[in-house]
Amino acid sequence: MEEKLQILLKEKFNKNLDNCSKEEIFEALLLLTKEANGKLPRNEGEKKLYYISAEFLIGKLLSNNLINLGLYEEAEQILRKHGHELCEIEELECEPSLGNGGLGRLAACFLDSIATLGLPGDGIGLNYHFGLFQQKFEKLKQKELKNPWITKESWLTKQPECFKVDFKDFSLNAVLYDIDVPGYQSGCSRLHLFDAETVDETIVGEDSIDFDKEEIKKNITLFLYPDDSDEAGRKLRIYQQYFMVSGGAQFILKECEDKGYDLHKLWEHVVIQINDTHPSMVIPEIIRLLLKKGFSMDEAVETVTKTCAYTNHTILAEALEKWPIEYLEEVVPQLIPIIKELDKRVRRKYKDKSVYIIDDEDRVHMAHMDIHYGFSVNGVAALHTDILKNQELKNFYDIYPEKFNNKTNGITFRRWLLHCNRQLSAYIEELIGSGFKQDASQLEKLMDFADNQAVFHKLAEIKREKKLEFKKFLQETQDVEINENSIMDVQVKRLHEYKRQQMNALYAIYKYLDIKAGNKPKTPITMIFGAKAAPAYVIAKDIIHLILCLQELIENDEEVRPYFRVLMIENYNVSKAAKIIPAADISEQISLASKEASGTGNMKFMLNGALTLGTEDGANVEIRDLVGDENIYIFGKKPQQVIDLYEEKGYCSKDIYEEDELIHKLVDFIVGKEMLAIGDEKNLKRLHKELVGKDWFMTLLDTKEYIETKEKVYQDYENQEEWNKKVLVNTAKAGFFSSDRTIEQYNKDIWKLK
Ligand code: H2P
Repeated sequence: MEEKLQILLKEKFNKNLDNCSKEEIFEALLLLTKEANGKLPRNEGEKKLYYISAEFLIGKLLSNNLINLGLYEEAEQILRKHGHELCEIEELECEPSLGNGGLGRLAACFLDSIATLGLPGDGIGLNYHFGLFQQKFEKLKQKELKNPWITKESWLTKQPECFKVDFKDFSLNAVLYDIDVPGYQSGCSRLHLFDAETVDETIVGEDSIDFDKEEIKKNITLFLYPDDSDEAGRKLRIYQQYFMVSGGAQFILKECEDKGYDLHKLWEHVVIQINDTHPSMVIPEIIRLLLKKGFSMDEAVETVTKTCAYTNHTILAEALEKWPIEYLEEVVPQLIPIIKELDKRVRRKYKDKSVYIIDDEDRVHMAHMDIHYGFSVNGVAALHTDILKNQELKNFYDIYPEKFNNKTNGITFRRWLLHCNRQLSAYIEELIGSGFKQDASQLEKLMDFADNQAVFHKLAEIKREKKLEFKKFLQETQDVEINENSIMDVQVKRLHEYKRQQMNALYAIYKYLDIKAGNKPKTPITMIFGAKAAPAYVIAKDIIHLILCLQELIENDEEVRPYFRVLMIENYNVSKAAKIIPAADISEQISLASKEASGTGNMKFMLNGALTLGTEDGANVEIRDLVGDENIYIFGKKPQQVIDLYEEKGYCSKDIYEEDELIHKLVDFIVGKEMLAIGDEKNLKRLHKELVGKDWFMTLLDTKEYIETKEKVYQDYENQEEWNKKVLVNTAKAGFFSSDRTIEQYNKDIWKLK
């Protein structure tokens, strides 16, 4: 490898490992890794999976590729010999901006596991130039900037193929850019990203993310989730989705035809996993293409139904897309007769209006189309799938019980242990051997050490080391200095009211006031937040403002600051997650029960030895079942209680606010004189009004119990022996949440690849 690197450096820059810059080493390593990826055998078979998704939050690739190729240690040693550190080189990579949150990160973990398990499967998505916006804090508010991540030398490789995608008034060529996905000591899969050459980055200014939403040819692959608060924005999303699925469908059929497969037996060679509803138009699009190839409607419908499978990731109405038929008519009129035919077939069979594809208001329910015209519907955690079957999609479950199944999410341990926590990974290897790297269930062997003081001690030492690394990182990137001896209490995830960052902020107010009243915590506490709010989501942005105001208040308070701090990480992303999670002691998973489909952050924290403070929601329930009640902190109303409250319209935040003195005080603090002296009155008052007058995700319902439980967690932390025992159990039981297990289940039950 050393020789290779030297040759590359010589050829590209006329330099060598001793006189080149970090940037030049990065570029040489990228080329070397790309070449190694290219030499891996592609995972092939008679049947192939296509995972179509609007998001693939793949994160930086250099280190993970090196790990999977088995080259990481060697690269590290060679660089060290010449005075360089691989971990510094990896900082230079731009993080791809192709995803938003858990949905996209899941897709990325899945690709890693598919490749690792040697399954023939590829991803299909879009090559967003600016992707999800970059977050800056300005005047204690979120500001959105574009996030240009594509550099001249990158992981993307342009392919010769291109596909013509027709819209009502014009056509675009869908060009393919591929990224190789090497498996861990295995073959290779690929991520195919469609792009249009007409896209013009200059239509977006330097200082905002505004652009002309109607210039489709120029903007189609600029941003992920462009603002859809107006009609032009919503139509742009339809343009994007159709561009992705039409390119994807043509690509899939072409691969089949090239291999000489009979399209009448498409399902024997292809399975398409539809990741949430963004790619749902792939169903009518494949039908359209098959009709053009001479299929009858019956044949085309049958073929698609046996080929497509749908994953639901949320029960929130806002994410279950319903497109006005009139919008579709203006963008993709060629799909309208097909969608109408699909709806007609449903109406002929079922009288229940709630399962129609087109509703009374002429809106097309994308999920309904997926369920009727796919062969599998899965939720992403046991509780979530139960809610789908018994509540949200009950009417569909009654029709198609055999289609419904659960696939509890997972994470790739290559990134979320081997890479982000090399120290812990090495120590685990010392204790139980290296088998866990291939087979995560072997982590269970750690239970043999559940009473071993020396092991507890070492785990605590590693945690401190990771806190020190994180401290250094924060100092360099955000110019704040944290206390490595404090408890790290972390909530990092997309900002959404159902995830209830606002409840955590209310706790921060509680703690601030408590310390002001003279009750100083034994061990100092650092509360860390990281979250982006969708640009048009007003209340989410107000919550960020509140957290930043609290941060400002406490940072300037000499009395409180030594004991308690609130810090918000700017532009939270995958690379930052990999730094924060190994340093965390407490994992905040406090969504309103029944609303978080699964969560995957919870799994990453657990694996890295943070204890969960959470509600009975999503995969938290499965974590609890694995570790036992004594190794997790669960609080709050149960899912069914919450569901009942919604059904009976039985929740009134105002009542709680009026009746509970403490809650009243905490909520009013938001608009009290301290906050108003720092923040923006308009934002703070709006948030206060929302909490008291509406509180759709029932923050105040659980606040009291949350405070009590969190106090207990901090108290328990003082007994380090007991605490570290819990830490050990959490890591030991995390094996179930390997995405290798998840993918094995998808394959066994849905994909059936060889
Ligand atoms: C969503 C769900 C999570 C789930 C994830 C992957 C949409 O992610 O809300 O509960 O774990 O999909 O299935 P997120 O909220 O992080 O964007």
